[in-house]
Amino acid sequence: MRPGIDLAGKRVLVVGLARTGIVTALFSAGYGATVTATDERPETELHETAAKLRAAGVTLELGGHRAESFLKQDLIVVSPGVPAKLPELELARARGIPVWSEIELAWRFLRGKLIAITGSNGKTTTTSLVAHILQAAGIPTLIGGNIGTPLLALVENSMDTTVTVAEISSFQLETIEKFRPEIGVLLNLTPDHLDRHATFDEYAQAKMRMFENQLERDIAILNADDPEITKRMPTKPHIFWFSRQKRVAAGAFLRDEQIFFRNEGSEVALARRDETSLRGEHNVENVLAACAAAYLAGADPAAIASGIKTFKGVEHRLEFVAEVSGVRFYNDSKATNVDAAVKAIEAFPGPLIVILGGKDKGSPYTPLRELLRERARMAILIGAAADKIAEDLGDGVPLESAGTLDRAVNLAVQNAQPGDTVLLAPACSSFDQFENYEHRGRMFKELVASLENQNQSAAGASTQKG
Ligand code: UMA
Repeated sequence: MRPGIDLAGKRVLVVGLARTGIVTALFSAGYGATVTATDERPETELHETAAKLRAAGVTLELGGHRAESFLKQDLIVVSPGVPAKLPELELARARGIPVWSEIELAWRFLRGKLIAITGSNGKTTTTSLVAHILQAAGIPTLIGGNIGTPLLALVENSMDTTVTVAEISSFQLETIEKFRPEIGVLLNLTPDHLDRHATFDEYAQAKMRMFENQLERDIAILNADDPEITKRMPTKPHIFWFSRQKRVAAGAFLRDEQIFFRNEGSEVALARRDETSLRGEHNVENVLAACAAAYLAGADPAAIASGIKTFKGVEHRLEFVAEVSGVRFYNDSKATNVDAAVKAIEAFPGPLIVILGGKDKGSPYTPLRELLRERARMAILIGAAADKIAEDLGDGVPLESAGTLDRAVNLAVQNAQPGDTVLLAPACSSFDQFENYEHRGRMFKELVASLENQNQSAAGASTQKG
């Protein structure tokens, strides 16, 4: 049984009013709480949201946070983008006021089982694939979390038979209390978000919090090939592994291009590696993890095989956009850190033109240097991190500074030759020039689509002339 919480009559403060905060404020008001919601953005930027929340009886404090309000609450719920160390939150904690992330609140209300998936990279693909397989297996499935839909928005549709598949970020895990997934998956641990977490270890510890409340009957699915994970192994839950390098004692692994699941000495074949349309070695790990999670959540082998075959990938992750004049364009806008960009580049033999840059997240770009030297014709830099990237890449690969994405796409077209791949894999977050990585990815696709149109009209004009 989950601990639950009776919100009726409680004073709840919601901090941050974007996707998470709006749902949280409306949910809490709906359950009878007296809700105050605060955002550092002013009313002029929050028109529609403000009207909707006021209509639901929520009191608003916009254009900044008021410390005194934080101290008057029974509960504070923070959005993932709000730093957990915000001074007003520290003050509230010091007074013993609980500060929860939205996933803590949602978990107390969600019915059924929870599969929570975290890691530095591959979370969205794996979360989507697990949900896709469970649906193929006829299991009532909901999907949400960091992938875009706050978990609280799923509560209403959850039943005792539902499996909720949730992508979970380190930001969300920083402020949990009793959050306890029945199945927790940790895909990999590489440096990310070092602009918010002080050190890699602090970031890794936030990720490991996913397992801290698990009991012996719960399951942790871990990457056996990642030394940062094996050295931090949780002690309580039942552990299953996944590995693309070796057979594991319990869990999913590859043998002769076939994915097997092994438990208590017996093995079952689940799918063939070449049946997935996902590119890149890193995606083999995502598929293995997804197979293990889906199998342990009750999907039968046939449904797993068919789910793997029919899964077409996720928008903004190594997404094929178009081929224009023999040049293929791929959108990996979700490559918001250096490791993700490395994996994206590794998925293509070359020759590549790679568009990099955005808002720096505090990790060095040097891991890209050799790989770009080997595979890239050039790298084109955009955004605020351009100078730091240029410094870290040195003279390993020809560099051009474009500033903006539209200029980068134009430069790519001028320099590409038939057979080349143009890859948007920024290695940075998008917030210097875009609303989010989805916005950046959509803009890239629009720019490529307009190239396609120009090409077609040029072809049409020359046919007419002919
Ligand atoms: N704000 C304050 N005070 C502050 C800081 C921010 O009031 O000190 C306000 C901002 O003005 C803004 C709001 O808080 O109005 C932003 O909150 P948010 O960034 O949490 O935005 P949401 O739309 O609620 O999105 C969040 C996740 N965002 C982040 O983690 C940064 C989304 O993940 C997630 O999809 C969504 O909740 C639903 O669960 C995005 C993300 O970039 C995709 N995640 C990171 C990643 O994947 O690398 C972790």
